[in-house]
Amino acid sequence: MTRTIWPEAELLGIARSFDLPGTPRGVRPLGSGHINDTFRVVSGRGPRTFSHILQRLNTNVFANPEAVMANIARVTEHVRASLVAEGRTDVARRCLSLVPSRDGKAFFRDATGGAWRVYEEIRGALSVDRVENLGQAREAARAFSGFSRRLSDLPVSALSETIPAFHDTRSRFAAFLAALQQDPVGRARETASEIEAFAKREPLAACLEDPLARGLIERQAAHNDTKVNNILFDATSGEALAVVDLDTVMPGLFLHDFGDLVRSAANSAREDETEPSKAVLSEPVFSALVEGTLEGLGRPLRDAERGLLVSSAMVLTFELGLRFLTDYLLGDTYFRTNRQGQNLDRARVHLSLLMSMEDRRDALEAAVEKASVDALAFDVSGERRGR
Ligand code: ADP
Ligand code: GN1
Ligand code: MG
Repeated sequence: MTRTIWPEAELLGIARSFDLPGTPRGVRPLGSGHINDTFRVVSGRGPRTFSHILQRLNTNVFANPEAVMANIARVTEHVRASLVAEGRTDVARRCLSLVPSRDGKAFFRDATGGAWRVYEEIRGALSVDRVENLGQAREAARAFSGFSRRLSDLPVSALSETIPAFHDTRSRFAAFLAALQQDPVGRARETASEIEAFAKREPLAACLEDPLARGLIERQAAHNDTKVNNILFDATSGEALAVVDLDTVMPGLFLHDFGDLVRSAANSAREDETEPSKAVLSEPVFSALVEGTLEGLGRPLRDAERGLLVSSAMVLTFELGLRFLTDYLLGDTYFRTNRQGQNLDRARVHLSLLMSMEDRRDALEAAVEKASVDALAFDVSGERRGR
C-alpha cells in the first residue's frame, strides 16, 4: 500500500466536522504508521490556537470502525478512571481523549465511507521510532505494562475482537502458506531462502497458542501494537506519559505486548534496514525492557509468563517477519511502503533479529531471571511497584 496524499482543503473540511474549540487553519502529516493516516490540525479562535490529532482509519484493515471506536472509548475511560483513583493531577497528559464529531459521534464518515476521528493533542510530548538510551527503553516498557495493569480489571468480554486472530501466529503461518501457493505476483522464486528460513521455524507458532489452549496463560485486554513509537514521552523530562495508537486494543495476551515491544525496541537496526545483518537483539535494551515491564506491571510475573518471556519476543519477531514476507508475496497490499522491496527488507530484518535471539537465548533467559530476583528483592524491601 502506498501513502494517499490528502489535499489540505479536504482535511480542513473533515476537521470542521468535529467539535473543535476553534476554526481549523492548518493540517500537517504526523507519524510513521503503516496502516492509518495521521495528521496534526491547528485551529484558532481569536488569538488562541489549539492542536488536535486527526486520523483516518484504514477500513480495509479495520472493517468495523464502530467496534474499534467503542473499544477505544471503553479503554480510555477505564485508564482515566484508574489515573484519577490514583490521585494523578495530570490525567489529560497521560491518557488519550477523543473529541466527538459535531453530531456527537465518536467518529465521522466522509462521503466515500472513510472513517475519521480526532484526539486532543498531548502537548510537550514526543515519540521516537527507535530507543535512544536504556532509560527510554525502561520507561516505554513501564508505560506499556502499566497500561496492562490498569486494564487488568476490565473483563475481556468488554472488548470486541476487531481484527480476528490478530496475533494467532498459526493462522499467520497458514496465510503465508496460502500466499506462497498463489504467488500472485511471481515473487516466490526470488525469496526462496527467506521462505525456507521462516518455514523451518514453524514450531514457534505454537509457543504461545499451546499454553493458552492449556489454560496456563490467559487472555486479557491488550494493546496488541506495542511499538516504541506508540509511547508519548515528556519532551523535557523524558518520562513516558501516555500509550497511544489504541486501534488494536482488544483481547490478547500480556506476552504479545511484551514480545512486540522487544522486537521493536531492542532491535539494533531500523525496521526496514536494507542491510539486514545489522538487525541484532540488544541485550542491554532487553534487560531494561524486562525491568521496566516488572516495575509497571505492579505484580510478580506468573511462572508460566516468566517462562515464556523470551519465547514471546521470538514469536512476535517471527510473526511480524512472516506478515511482512506474506505481504511482499501478495504484492504489498497491506503495510504501507514507500519503495520497492521494503516489505522484503522488513522480513529480512526480522529474520536476522530472530536469529540473533536464538543465538543469545541463554543470556536472555538469565537476564529475565536476574530482573525477576531483583524485582522481588525490591518488593520485599517495601518499595511501591507499578508507579
Ligand atoms: P499511526 O502510527 O497509526 O500513524 P499513532 O496514533 O501512533 O498513529 O500516531 C502517530 C504519531 O502521532 C504518534 O507516534 C505520536 O508521535 C503522535 N500522536 C498520536 N496521538 C497523539 C496525541 N494525542 N498527542 C500528541 N501526539 C500524538
Ligand atoms: C502496523 O499501524 P502501525 O504502524 O502502528 C501493524 C502492526 C505491526 C506494525 C509493524 C493493524 O502498525 O501489527 O506490528 O505495523 N498494525 C496492524 O511496524 O496491522
Ligand atoms: Mg503508531
